[in-house]
This record gives sequence, C-alpha cells and structure tokens, in this order.
Amino acid sequence: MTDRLTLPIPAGEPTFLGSPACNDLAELDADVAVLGVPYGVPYDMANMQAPSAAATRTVREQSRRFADEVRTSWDFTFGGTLFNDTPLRIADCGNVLMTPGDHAGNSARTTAAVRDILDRGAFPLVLGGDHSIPIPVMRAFEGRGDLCVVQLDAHIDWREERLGIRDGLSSIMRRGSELDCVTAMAQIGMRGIGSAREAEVQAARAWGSVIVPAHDLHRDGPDAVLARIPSAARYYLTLDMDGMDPAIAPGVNDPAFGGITYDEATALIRGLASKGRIVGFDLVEIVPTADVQHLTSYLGARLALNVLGAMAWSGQFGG
Ligand SMILES: [Mn+2]
Repeated sequence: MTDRLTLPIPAGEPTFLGSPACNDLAELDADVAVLGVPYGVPYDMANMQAPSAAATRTVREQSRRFADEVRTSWDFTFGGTLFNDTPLRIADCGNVLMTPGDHAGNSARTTAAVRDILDRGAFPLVLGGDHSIPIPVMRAFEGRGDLCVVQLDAHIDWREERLGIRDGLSSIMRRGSELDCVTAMAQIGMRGIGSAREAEVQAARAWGSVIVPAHDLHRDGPDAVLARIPSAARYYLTLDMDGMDPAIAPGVNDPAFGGITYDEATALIRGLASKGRIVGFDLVEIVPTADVQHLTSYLGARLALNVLGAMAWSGQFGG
C-alpha cells in the first residue's frame, strides 16, 4: 500500500448500516462505498474542530436502526423492499485520514480516496463533515464525463471567497461550476436571510444554475421542480441538511424556516434517479451537539438509504 488515505472504523464503533468494513481501498469490492470526511476547510480557529465532524459517527450509529429490517420489510414509499430486493453490497471504508491544519493535504486525500472508489466501480456515499467537503469530492469526477450537480440546501454557496478562504463551505457551488466536468446544476430549497447576496445570485444564474427557492417547491411540487432540473446522463447529489426543514432536522449550524419536507426530498431523489444515473452523493452539515433525539442524523441516514433505494429501483446497480 502506498500512502494511507483512510482510517478504518475502530473495533466496536458503528459502521454504516452495520456493513462490513473495507480497510484498504485497493481491495474494495462493493456496489456502495461509504466514506467519512469529518473535516473540511475552516474559516477561523474557532471552527478548527468543526461541530459537524462528529456526524460521521452519529449518522453511522443512527443508520443501524434500519439495519435489521431494511432488506426485508415492505417500504410503502417504494412499494416493496427499499433496495427492491437488490443484493446491494455496501462497504464502509472508514474516514479519510485527516492531519490537523493540513487542509490542502486533507482535501487531496479526499479526492484521491473518491477516485479510488470510482476506479473500483463503487458508488461513493460520502458522510461529512461540513459543506466544504463536496469540493474535493467533485474534483474526483474530473475526466470521467459530464455531471449535473443537484444541491438540496437553504444556501446558494456561490461565494468567491470568505475571509480569504476559497474552498470553504460558502463556496462549493462556485468551485463546482469551475470544474470541467460540471456542465449543469440545480439548487433546490433556497431560502432564509443569509442564503445569498445579489451578486452571487446573478453569478449563479449567469453560469446557468437553476435556482429553486423552497417556496417554489412547496407551491409547485416535486414533479414540477424535477422538470426544471437540467436533463443529464449523470447527476451528483449534495444534501446539506439545513436544506431540510428545521422541524425535522434541528441539528444544523444554521436552521432556516420553511425547508424541504421528508416527502419532498424523497420524491426529488426518486425522480432524479429516474432522470439519469446518480454517480455520487454526500450528506453534510449535521451538528450532533445541536440535535434533538438524534433526529437529524437519523433523517440523514434515512435519506441516504433512499438515495440507494431510488438507484436500486431505477436499475442503477449491478448493470
Ligand atoms: Mn446550507
């Protein structure tokens, strides 16, 4: 093995859905590879220890509540078992190895780990961490075909920089727009004071981003929003949990009222899998210390499973 990219889940700690661990990406043999990325690029010393870093553990822990029955019980949302009886092989690859203060190195290791997962033919299911994490994840898709990035979020995340930091959580969609592989994007759930400034909205629209405020989704419904998402063969989905309504996802840094409901998110995920292939997914911005009864981690785990379920029902595994 060359330089180590990941740290395995320690013995006794939860893996996602109780899945087997993969401790060496070179030996990965699975349909789905779960990868934790606890840290992104902080804006200041106070955020060096990101409050979302603990979510890589809490989402795995809450996912185990589904583990016993997910493959056998009837799911009324899908009209069958969640994975449509697909013998989905999930491996938990642990967390990207993080070195304190080495943000560029951590970012590079994240990109390299996702590249390894893609090279091994597995679907990357990335657990954050804060919302800067999709930047190094999306970089791993360069040279592998065009992508439409779909973001569920309250915030537009089009800042050129903040406090001199270009790869922070406020800039992910702008950094994404600069990648050759990102040819389209849709941003759904936008709302709240502080979501964006006018110049950023103009920059996003000028680039071609389809911006869907949360109230459009509530008024028009998921099918109408799905019709506005650019047609593409390949989609990358990023889910910032503050996109969800704080009534069901209270454990976030920045709760914003009027958010996406569970049914809306699930319908969007299922519809996206019908429009094209979902090639990568990340779940970010859960803050366990702000959570109520682990609800946000539990919901995050469920929505991650719904992504896999939607893909399974659309025949995106094993083909
Ligand atoms: Mn956000």
